[in-house]
Amino acid sequence: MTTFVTKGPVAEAQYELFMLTVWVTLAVFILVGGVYVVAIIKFRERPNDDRPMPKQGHGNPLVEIGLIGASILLLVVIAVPTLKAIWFTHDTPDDPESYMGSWYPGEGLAEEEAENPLIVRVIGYQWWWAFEYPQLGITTANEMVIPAGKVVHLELRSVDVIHSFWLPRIAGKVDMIPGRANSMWIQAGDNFARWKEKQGLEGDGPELRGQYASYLEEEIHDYYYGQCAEFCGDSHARMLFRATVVGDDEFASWVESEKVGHDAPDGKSWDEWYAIYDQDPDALTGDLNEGLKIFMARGKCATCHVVKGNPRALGVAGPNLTNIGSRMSIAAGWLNHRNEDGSLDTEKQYENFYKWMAESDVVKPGNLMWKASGGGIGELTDDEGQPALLTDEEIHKLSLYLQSLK
Ligand code: HEC
Ligand SMILES: [Cu+2]
Repeated sequence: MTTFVTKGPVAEAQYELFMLTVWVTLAVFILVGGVYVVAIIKFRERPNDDRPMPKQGHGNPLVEIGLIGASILLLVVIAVPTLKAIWFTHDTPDDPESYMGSWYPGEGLAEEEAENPLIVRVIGYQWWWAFEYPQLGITTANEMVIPAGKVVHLELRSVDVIHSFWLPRIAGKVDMIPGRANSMWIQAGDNFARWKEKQGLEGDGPELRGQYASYLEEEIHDYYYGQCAEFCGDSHARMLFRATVVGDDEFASWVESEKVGHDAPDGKSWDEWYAIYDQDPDALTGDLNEGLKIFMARGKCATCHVVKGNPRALGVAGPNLTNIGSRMSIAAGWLNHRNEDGSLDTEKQYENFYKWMAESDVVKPGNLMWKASGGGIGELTDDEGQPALLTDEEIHKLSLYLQSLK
């Protein structure tokens, strides 16, 4: 997380404005501080000092008007680019190369979206993020995926308290306020035209396009860290998120896998699986089946979580768990299982799932999975209504089941 290494026009504009302000204020600081230090040294009282009182400048109109004029000038020097940057970062640019119709290789895009950029609706919850892609009909949580080099329009909302979206290397920050629709745009990396301009190149053609593609691949495709930037309660500091920036084709295949979701274990269709589950659940054996059964009943997981495909996992009080097994972190970025080289550390992943279910109250104090009013998993009961947290065996099976969701 740094604002000094910028990847994309929004962060760049913000960085430039920041540096301008730093230089102006640094100059003021050195000037004022310098005069102050000179005055202290030159006019300090010395032993046996019989110099007369120095001439007083108080009330000198030239000095006063001069200083007022200088302040105004400096404010203008800062204000003009500030206003420019505010407009620039506020209005989602109309960039034909970012129109969904011109780059999105996937299927099922409505015709009227062809001239719109990709829209992601970011919704803040205590203490996690939902990312909806209304044009594509998918929802994910805590790890957004966006295409490199394309303008993406973000709609920012909150369901509870004020949060703030901050993805330092790409853009920041805009508050997410309950009852109010804020928006911003982001772009990971430059578009073709801006890249050419920076490189001092002109024209078009396969060779130039190839160079541009490798710029995106080498410098922009990456795993970016984000963070909620507005104090929002107990686990605010543990409300992180990730943005994976990928190429167009990879984006489309990710969308596809989110749309399709998952089959039941053993390659069964959900109809088949539920037919057995409703009649004779004991006939469903093996770790994944057992894990799924706990997910559906004893653990109450499905009352709060969606797993795409599964027609009875429809809860929306918690993050969407579709493809959770392919994500590099859980608990809003707080528990990580990504190796340095970008691959998935499956052992660590298992540990993280386990830890999250065994003691999510310790991992993220106050979180609403452990203790939601009316039934988080810290309040699970047995058939007699006595408190009965998940056993080690149950957590083990659930972890294996969650790992299989990829
Ligand atoms: C009362 C609703 C509720 C129930 C029941 C519930 N969860 Fe959750 N779950 C949540 C919430 C809310 C979060 C987000 C917590 C946070 O990060 O602050 C969450 C987060 C998670 C995550 C991390 C998701 C991510 O995107 O990082 C996993 C995995 C998970 N739950 C699995 C389960 C399992 C397995 C069960 C059943 C044993 C379960 N949950 C039961 C509400 C619930
Ligand atoms: Cu927050």
